[in-house]
Amino acid sequence: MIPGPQSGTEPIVAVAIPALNEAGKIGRVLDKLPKDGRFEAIVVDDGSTDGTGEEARAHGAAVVVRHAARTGVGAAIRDGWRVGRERRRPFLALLSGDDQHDPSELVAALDELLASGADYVQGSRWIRGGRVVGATGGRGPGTRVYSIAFSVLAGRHVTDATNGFRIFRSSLLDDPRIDLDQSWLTSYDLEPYLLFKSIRGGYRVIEHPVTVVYHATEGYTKMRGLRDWWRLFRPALLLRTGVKR
Ligand SMILES: Nc1nc2c(ncn2[C@@H]2O[C@H](COP(=O)(O)OP(=O)(O)O)[C@@H](O)[C@H]2O)c(=O)[nH]1
Ligand SMILES: [Mg+2]
Repeated sequence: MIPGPQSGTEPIVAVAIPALNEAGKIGRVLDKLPKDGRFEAIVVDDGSTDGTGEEARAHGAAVVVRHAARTGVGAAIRDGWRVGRERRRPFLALLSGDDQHDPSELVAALDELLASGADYVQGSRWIRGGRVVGATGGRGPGTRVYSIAFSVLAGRHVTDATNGFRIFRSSLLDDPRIDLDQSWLTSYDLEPYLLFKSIRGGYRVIEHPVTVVYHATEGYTKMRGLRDWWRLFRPALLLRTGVKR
């Protein structure tokens, strides 16, 4: 018998996981990555000083990209997805490296993406089946208000536009209208940029319920002050008004 194509056994989703000083957490994230053979983790260790990269390797990351110095979460995600495309994975995904998402939920999200024929599945804690665990300290309402503003600007209702959890077809990044390699997208701007562009570009974007965990004692964000909130907010505004592309 002629052996079947090797590609049948290769992962189809490259999951980018940005991580800045997430030792103690990144291993937990990777341990929960689905073991059905469809997913591989690309961890981007952004100049961590706490052994994050070593922990990622020890817990089975397919690739660990190491930046000598901190470049920002957007730049890290971009690098992770670049590696996924180089590895010819037909789907790209994103998970936070600080154990706020549940990687096992990738399975149902991918199944829904495949069954529906959509191009992009965006995680939402605010639709039926979605969950928030732990006290958000004002962040819960903040994400809802943000999502309303985002929806108005995007012209489509999205319930959880700041949620990092997503899976999409790699081919989206071949679209010349979607350009992640811009210098203003190195921080928290990149994630809303891609969601906004996917919607406005006419791609089929669906939402899928996911869990978001707020750790009481470990910290859950590296966002600092109004400047980082503005970075989250500005892509929709700047793109809608034509200031950026
Ligand atoms: N590579 C990299 N990752 C970062 C940076 N800032 C945050 N992260 C990671 O990106 C993920 C989400 O960041 P976080 O600050 O928790 O965002 P939030 O949960 O949306 O407020 C976490 O895994 C962080 O370790 C950064 O400058 N570089
Ligand atoms: Mg976080």
